[in-house]
Amino acid sequence: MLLETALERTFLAIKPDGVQRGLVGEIIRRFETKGFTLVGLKLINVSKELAEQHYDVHRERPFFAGLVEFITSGPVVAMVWQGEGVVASARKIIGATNPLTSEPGTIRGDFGINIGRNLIHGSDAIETAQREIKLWFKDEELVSWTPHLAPWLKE
Ligand code: DAT
Ligand code: MG
Repeated sequence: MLLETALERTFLAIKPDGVQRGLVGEIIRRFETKGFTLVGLKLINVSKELAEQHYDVHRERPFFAGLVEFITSGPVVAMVWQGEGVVASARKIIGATNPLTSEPGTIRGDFGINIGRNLIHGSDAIETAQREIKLWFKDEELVSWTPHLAPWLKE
């Protein structure tokens, strides 16, 4: 039971605005201190092909072209985080899509003001996370490990 729930994983990406504004450490810290486990991490320039596949569900939306242009405009920090309930919890830590209405205390609520510059992507469901992790990471780029502080986070 413990093992099964702990295997939940989500895909997070610090977008070019987060990297350019020097918020990489601050953003990673929030998931790290919450108690989730980092199992994948890389800084990459996103290709147009990857961007279009990642945002495929938004292909017909008027903002699609701008979204692809933005995510390919500078380095992105791609990450996989693991832990019980990590998909939904990470979405809460990230905050609502439009930073103007995101709650203070969330990443978008604390650092953003515009929907087109909302700093970070997070998978919206477990199935989406599985698709996105496969899209962004090779199996061998993911590291399975047990943090020594596990007994201090969970009874
Ligand atoms: P989220 O990133 O919170 O999952 P989403 O999946 O609905 O939000 O949209 C993906 C990204 O597209 C979002 O982070 C910012 C951009 N976006 C969404 N709605 C938009 C809009 N109405 N105008 C401009 N950009 C938008
Ligand atoms: Mg989304």
